Formats: sequence, C-alpha cells, structure tokens
Amino acid sequence: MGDRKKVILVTGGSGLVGKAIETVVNERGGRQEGEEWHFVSSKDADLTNRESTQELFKRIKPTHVIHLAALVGGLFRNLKYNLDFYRQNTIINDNVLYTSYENKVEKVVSCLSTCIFPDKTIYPIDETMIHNGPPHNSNFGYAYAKRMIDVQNRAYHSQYGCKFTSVIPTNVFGPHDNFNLEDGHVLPGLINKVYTAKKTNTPFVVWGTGSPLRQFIYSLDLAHLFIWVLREYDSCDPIILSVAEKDEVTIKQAAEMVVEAMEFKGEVVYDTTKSDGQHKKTASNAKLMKLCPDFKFTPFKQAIKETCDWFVANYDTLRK
Ligand code: NAP
Ligand code: GFB
Repeated sequence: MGDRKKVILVTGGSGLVGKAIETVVNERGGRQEGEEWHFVSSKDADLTNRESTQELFKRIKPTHVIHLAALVGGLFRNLKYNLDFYRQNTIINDNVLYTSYENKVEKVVSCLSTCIFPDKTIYPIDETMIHNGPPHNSNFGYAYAKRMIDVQNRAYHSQYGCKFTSVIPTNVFGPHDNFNLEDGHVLPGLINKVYTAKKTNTPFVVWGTGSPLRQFIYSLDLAHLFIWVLREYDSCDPIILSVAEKDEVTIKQAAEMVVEAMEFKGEVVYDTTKSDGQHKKTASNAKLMKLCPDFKFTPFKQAIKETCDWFVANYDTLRK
C-alpha cells in the first residue's frame, strides 16, 4: 500500500459491516504497524452533503477509503422506498468518490451487493453479469445506485487513473446489525422475533413461504476479506465476497437455525401474505477462492449462535 503513512477512512463505520471491520482491526490483528484507522458515521459528516464530505476528508486526510456508508435495508424497506434508496445512495457515492479523487486518495474500496444483479439470469451469477439486465423489482432503486459505483469506478480509472474498486457481498449478518423488523434484513428480523416469541410465549412468525434461497456471510468474515481487498486486490473490477453456492440455504432453514440457536420451543408459523422477494441470487465465489484459496468461512451455525448471543447480551442498546 505505498510508503506514505497509511490513514484509512471507513465511511459507514458505525454499521454492521463497519463495526466488524473495527473489531478485526482493533482486536483480531487486522491493523498493520503505523496505520491510522478512522471509523466514521453520519455524526462525523453527512455524506449526502458535499461540503461536509470535503470537511471530513480535509480533517482526516485519508490515503485509503473503505466506503460502506449507504441507506441500507431489507426487502420490506426497499419495497417501500425505492426512490430514497436511489437518490440518497447516488448522492453519497458521488460525494465520496469525487472527494476521494480531489484529495488524491490512493485507493477506494466501495460496496455493492449480490441483490443488484439481473433478476433474469443464469446461475451461478458472477462478476461479469452486473449490467446484463434489470434487477429484481423489489429493490431497483438501491440496485441501480449500486451499479453506478461500478460505472464511476471505471470512469475515474479511465479518465484519471484512480484505483477505485468495489466488492459485492452477499447477505451479511452479525453483531451490530439493524434488528428493526420493518427496516432490517431477514436474519436480524428472525432473531428479534424469536427473542420476543420466547419472552411472550407467542408463535414465531416467519414472513413469506420460507422457500427463497440465500447465501449468508458472517460480518466478521467479510471484514477480513475487506481488509485483504484493501491491501492486496488491485483490479477496478468488482469481486464477489460470498460463501460458496453449496452453502446457500432456504429462509426456512435459516429460521430453523435461529430457533435452535435461541433454544425456542414454541410454535413456528409462516405468514404467506408477506412478500418472498427475490427467489434466489446464487452467486459464485470462484474468483475470490482462486485469489484466497485458504480462506475459511465461519461455520453458519457458529456465526448464527454468536450473533444470537450478541443480540441477547446487547438487547437494551442495539438497533431494533
Ligand atoms: P448499516 O448497518 O445500515 O450502516 C450504514 C452506515 O452508513 C452507518 O454507519 C450509517 O451511519 C452510515 N450512513 C448512512 N447514511 C449516511 C450519511 N448520509 N452520511 C454518513 N454516513 C451515513 O449498513 P451495513 O449493513 O453495515 O452496510 C454497509 C455496506 O454494505 C453498505 O454499502 C451496504 O449497501 C453494503 N451491503 C450490506 C449488506 C447487508 O446484508 N447488510 C449486503 C450487501 C452489501 P449512522 O450510523 O450515523 O446512520
Ligand atoms: O434480507 P431480506 O429482507 O432481503 O430477506 P433480500 C427477505 C426474505 O426473507 C424474504 C423473508 O423472502 C422474506 O419473506 N423473511 C422472513 C424476512 N422473515 C423475515 C423478516 O422477519 N424480515 C425480513 N426482512 N425478511 C435484500 C435487498 O433482499 O438483500 C437489499 O432488498 C439488500 O437491497 C439485501 O441488498 C442484502 O435478501 O430479499
């Protein structure tokens, strides 16, 4: 990473992925000698505002940026607010990428998502398919905003030679997630609902049919991979960061894992009046595994258990 003192700015540093990277940097050997890491949230700068973005960069003077900040949500939040997801994220991304260019940041790693791929596609999906057709209608606003990061990265590279790249995580879960039932993703939603069902002796309600398929990556595993991308991955082309296709599970299987981890003994019901969203978005992690053949993902059952334990221990202060 060059020989200037490394100052790494992590936008979205207070979120699920940001806190995982902070844990790995501060507690699990992710920091290298002499590096300065800054994990920022909207309290440090509202990145939808160009001036506050520029002030943040002037203050921190980053040499590297991990760009996570975004309006983020699960299926049901996306279904309701496609315009907000498009506008807020395109504004944040333009501010962060342009300000990184203005401040001669050596490398920026931004974040896409496997839900942005074409809905009608062949499987497994790989990095070459991002723009091959419209995304699933449930989150088209978010998906197009994210796809534009890839377009901007290529444009900054071709016009100014900037080393701007991106990663494409699959569904992420772990400590510090957003456990809010309306806004959050499926695993935090299931954990929150089982906790309440257990406490109130009521049925645990899973939304949808339980048949959709997902690949889930533990936030702490993603954090290790993000740090590897920052240090070692030198292409502008995006790279999928996901567990293997074979590790894909149904929502029903995920719900059963949460029931087991939370030791819930009550009734489980499926509310099929709620949307299933995208049936599947099976992604290939072949490119990652070719570059990191020895990387080991945390077993799903262990990751779910650690997340449930974190949820129970932090119930009073977490986002719900
Ligand atoms: P999160 O927990 O909701 O955190 C979002 C972060 O962005 C927070 O730190 C938030 O700061 C910050 N932020 C939002 N609006 C901002 C603004 N206007 N100015 C400054 N900061 C702002 O999200 P996450 O799950 O960690 O997601 C991180 C990245 O991973 C995102 O780019 C997301 O698209 C991507 N991703 C997530 C998943 C997933 O399943 N979670 C899957 C694939 C990709 P505050 O705390 O101050 O609001
Ligand atoms: O994580 P999730 O909300 O989003 O998962 P997506 C939705 C799936 O889980 C649907 C089922 O099949 C839901 O019916 N589900 C069951 C639940 N119970 C629940 C629950 O309590 N909460 C939630 N949220 N779902 C998102 C994209 O798609 O993927 C985002 O919309 C983002 O943009 C994210 O990229 C990674 O996986 O369907």
